[in-house]
Amino acid sequence: MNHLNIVATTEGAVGLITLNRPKALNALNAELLGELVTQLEAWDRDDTVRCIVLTGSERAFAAGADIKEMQPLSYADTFRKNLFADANDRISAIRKPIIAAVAGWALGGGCELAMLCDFIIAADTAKFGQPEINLGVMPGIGGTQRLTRFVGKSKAMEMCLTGRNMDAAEAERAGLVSRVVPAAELMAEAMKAAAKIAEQSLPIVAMTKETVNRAYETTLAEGVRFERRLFHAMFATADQKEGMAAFGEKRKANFTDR
Ligand code: DAK
Repeated sequence: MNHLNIVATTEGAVGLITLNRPKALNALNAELLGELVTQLEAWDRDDTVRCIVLTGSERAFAAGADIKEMQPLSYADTFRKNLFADANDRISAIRKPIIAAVAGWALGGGCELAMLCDFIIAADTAKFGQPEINLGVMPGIGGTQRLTRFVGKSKAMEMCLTGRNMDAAEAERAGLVSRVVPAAELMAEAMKAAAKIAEQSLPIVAMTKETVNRAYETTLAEGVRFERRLFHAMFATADQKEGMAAFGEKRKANFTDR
């Protein structure tokens, strides 16, 4: 696929998408978001890719939605385009795991894009924020909802109302990122985590992702019931038989995605 704003490569069974609008600090314009969603959906259908890493540059994961593109829009424009609904919904619907590898700025839509991924590994240079209030708007790609679920009301409210950024250490303490690594090791660590996921059974990985995500959408009792049903269903797969047999035989499991 020929993209102008992202670079898509594969390393083994891991797909790597690098946001590539360096002059605008990877600001998310419509063209970039279109390419990103198209590539993610293509890899979701292509089982030679089993896990995806999304990253930006050393300076910026993404500095937000493209302010210059949004500035002239009217209320009617944003409403009729249903601005950002498409990106939010289509990225949320990707069934393979997506790891965000974040260095530098992850602001506004950049922070929201990282939160749309399944987990975030941050470089010690990462800075997260929702500064939209300074522009006379608020987060519009799920930030008020997802940030609040990640870090709790108090911190999310402060960040959305004041525009204050969090550094990587604070983001780790608050539970926004799974871990922080030295910037020089970010890509190696993210690719290593992705390769580990890529070794697992595709259907079991997809069911696990769907089940963890269910925790955000339902009550505890319903979530636990959903988990139990899918856990039981896993015993109908060849990969459960293989995984447990391999443990007993002290060898590595050879999953067949069945
Ligand atoms: N959009 C467009 N261009 C951007 C950009 C952005 N978000 N961020 C940076 N750039 C551009 C700059 O304009 C500059 O371009 P030139 O002037 O060289 O042409 C270039 O990238 C380099 O930026 P700086 O010169 O500013 O670099 P610094 O290192 O000095 O500063 C910075 C880095 C990240 C602190 C700064 O660039 C900055 O504050 N950027 C804006 C961050 C921001 O405000 N992000 C949130 C954007 S709004 C919705 C409602 C709202 C939204 C969405 C939907 N609905 C109701 C549906 C809002 C979403 C957002 O994300």
